[in-house]
Amino acid sequence: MRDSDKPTPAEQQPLDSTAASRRGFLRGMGGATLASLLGVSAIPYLRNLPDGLIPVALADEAANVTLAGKEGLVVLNDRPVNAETPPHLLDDATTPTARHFIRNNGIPPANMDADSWQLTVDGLVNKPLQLSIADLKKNFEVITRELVIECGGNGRAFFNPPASGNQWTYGAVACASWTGVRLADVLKVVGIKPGVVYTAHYGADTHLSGQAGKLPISRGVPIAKAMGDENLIAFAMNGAPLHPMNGAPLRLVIPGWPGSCSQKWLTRIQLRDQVHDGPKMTGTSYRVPNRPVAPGEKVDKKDFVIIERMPVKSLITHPATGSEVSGRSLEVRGHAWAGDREVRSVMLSIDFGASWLEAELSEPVNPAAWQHFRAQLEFPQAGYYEIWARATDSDGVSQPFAIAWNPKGYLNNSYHRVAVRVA
Ligand SMILES: Nc1nc2c(c(=O)[nH]1)N[C@H]1C(S)=C(S)[C@@H](COP(=O)(O)O)O[C@H]1N2
Ligand SMILES: [Mo]
Repeated sequence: MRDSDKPTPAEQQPLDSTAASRRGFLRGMGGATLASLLGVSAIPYLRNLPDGLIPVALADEAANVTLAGKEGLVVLNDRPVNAETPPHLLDDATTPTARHFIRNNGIPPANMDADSWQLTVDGLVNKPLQLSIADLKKNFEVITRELVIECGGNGRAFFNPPASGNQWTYGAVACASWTGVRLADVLKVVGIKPGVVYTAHYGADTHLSGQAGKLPISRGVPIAKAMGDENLIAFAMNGAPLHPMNGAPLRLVIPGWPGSCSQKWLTRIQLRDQVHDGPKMTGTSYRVPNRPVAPGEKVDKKDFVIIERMPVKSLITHPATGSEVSGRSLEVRGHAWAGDREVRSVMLSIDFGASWLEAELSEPVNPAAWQHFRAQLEFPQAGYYEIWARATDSDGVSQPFAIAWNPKGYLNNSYHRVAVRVA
């Protein structure tokens, strides 16, 4: 049996900045998906487009592929589409849709029609339901929350020895404003039968292989987490319909846990009496060893445990790394978040960690939103500095300096370091 988590050759294919390397961009991608990437409703002469030819609108020589409705994202892979946001473009308190990262495991569905969309909620429930988006709006309280989604593999690029998978640096994280209904409210209405331990989430995207019925990803969470007040079945993002690449027209948002729990293009939620075993739930996917391991250490598969809450972390969003500073004083800004916990403090250092200054830190606007920090830093003389940030959560746990290495490259919450040159 194939380890569902092993990247397929297609997934491993890196994207470099030349158009030629993007051959394969179209392979298997539906016309509707391509049209949505181009920001049009149709490509009238799609049938004439030679297989593998990159639409010139997507093939500029810049490192950033132009994705319709996205701006400034760095594309790591085009099949599936994976793109992250440079830290300095995450400076907004609430992440604009154009700057929300994209992590796809398969091919987005061709049909993302909100009016005909149906969500099935079934499994071990008293009354299975099929709900349209209109039903969700009509029958449940609609709420808006700012919620952090972070990919479990954010920061993987810094692992040594390297870990395979998307080489995310810092930007597979965002905190957008999501509108929808509480997952818990829907589960209460269908009625949770005794013995339920886990949810299973299904989306309408299809596997890269094109094999019918094969799912790219289907994950779930323990029922206790699912019943948390913070989880949404969301149909709006920053006050507008979801972006096609962020799961339009309906998705889960399970903040504070690996982004993979937040199923996009959501079609079904099933309740189960056992831990879910869908693609990317088993093997070593979204799992870490049950104990600290040395870099490069081989770990038996049976010693891996499912990642639950994400660890405390911070990101400096101003200044951009590599900035030139004129004058000796500089405002530093950023965000910090802590999975299901709150952030208690953020400390900053400009002397490679010898001394630390406490930043001003905002309260979260709602649970599971990121918190903002700012400080005015004074530099004693001209030269090269690094600004380091270290957040501590409400349980007193801080970000580590060194990466807690693990074989699949998850949960890197080591300090964010930003370089500045003071003139
Ligand atoms: N249906 C579906 N849902 C999905 C995925 C996917 O590939 N298919 N990727 C997951 C992963 S791994 C992450 S990190 C988040 C990313 O959400 P975003 O693309 O909106 O940033 O979506 C999750 N939900
Ligand atoms: Mo992810």
